[in-house]
Amino acid sequence: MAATPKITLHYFDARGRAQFLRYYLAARDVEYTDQRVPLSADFAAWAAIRGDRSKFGPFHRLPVLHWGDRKLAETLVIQAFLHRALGDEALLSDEDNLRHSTLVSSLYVDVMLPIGTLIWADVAYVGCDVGLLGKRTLDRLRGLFSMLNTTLDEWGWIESAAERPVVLADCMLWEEIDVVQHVFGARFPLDDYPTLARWHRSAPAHAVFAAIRDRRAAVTGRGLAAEDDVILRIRERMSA
Ligand SMILES: N[C@@H](CCC(=O)N[C@@H](CS)C(=O)NCC(=O)O)C(=O)O
Repeated sequence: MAATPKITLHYFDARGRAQFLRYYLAARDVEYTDQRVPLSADFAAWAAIRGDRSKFGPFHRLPVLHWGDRKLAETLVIQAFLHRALGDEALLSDEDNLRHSTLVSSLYVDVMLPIGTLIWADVAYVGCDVGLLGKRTLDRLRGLFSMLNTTLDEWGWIESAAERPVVLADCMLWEEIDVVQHVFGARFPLDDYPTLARWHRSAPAHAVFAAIRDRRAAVTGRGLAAEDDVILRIRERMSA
């Protein structure tokens, strides 16, 4: 493993944009501090520290990664930095680096963000029909996961993963499959996507991912109780 300086990952006590980074650092045995801002309905803990530019600049949003004296913001920038700094970019071929970026981009933009939007929809878009949004989001995810399943087969992703260290796209793939299942339950039958199901059951770092996931935290900053309630309401409205 590459020598690393002192590393601190700042994020909320939620899975959100940081969970795949936690999986990665743990699976790769990288020592770091998982600094979690406690959640509450008024975000008081965050409000008290948000203005600290030395810690949370330039945009005062999380995640932020402190890497020795360097401070990195923006999820995609942090992941690209880690991919390079921990030697993965040099290890993968040009083609596999492109595949890696493609997977991260799609999982971030087409899965993580729409799920976050759905969970926050009743607050962010007051009056929004969350049942309809839930159905539409699920339809789009089903289409995407079907293409993803085919693409991973074409790339031989599972086979090549067995031959190399865990990379960030592996972690994000596992997390997004898990979150979609968590939100949609039986409406999202994972076995319809055999390669994704196999990945979720037996990815090389599966045990690490599952152990971190099992320290139960909300997917978003809404907090566990409120989010559980919202997910229940979305599912009920989808059935109405
Ligand atoms: N473009 C940023 C967005 C980061 C972001 O919006 N983070 C949210 C949490 S998921 C946040 O810090 N919200 C608190 C705030 O805006 O004060 C990224 O991709 O990392």
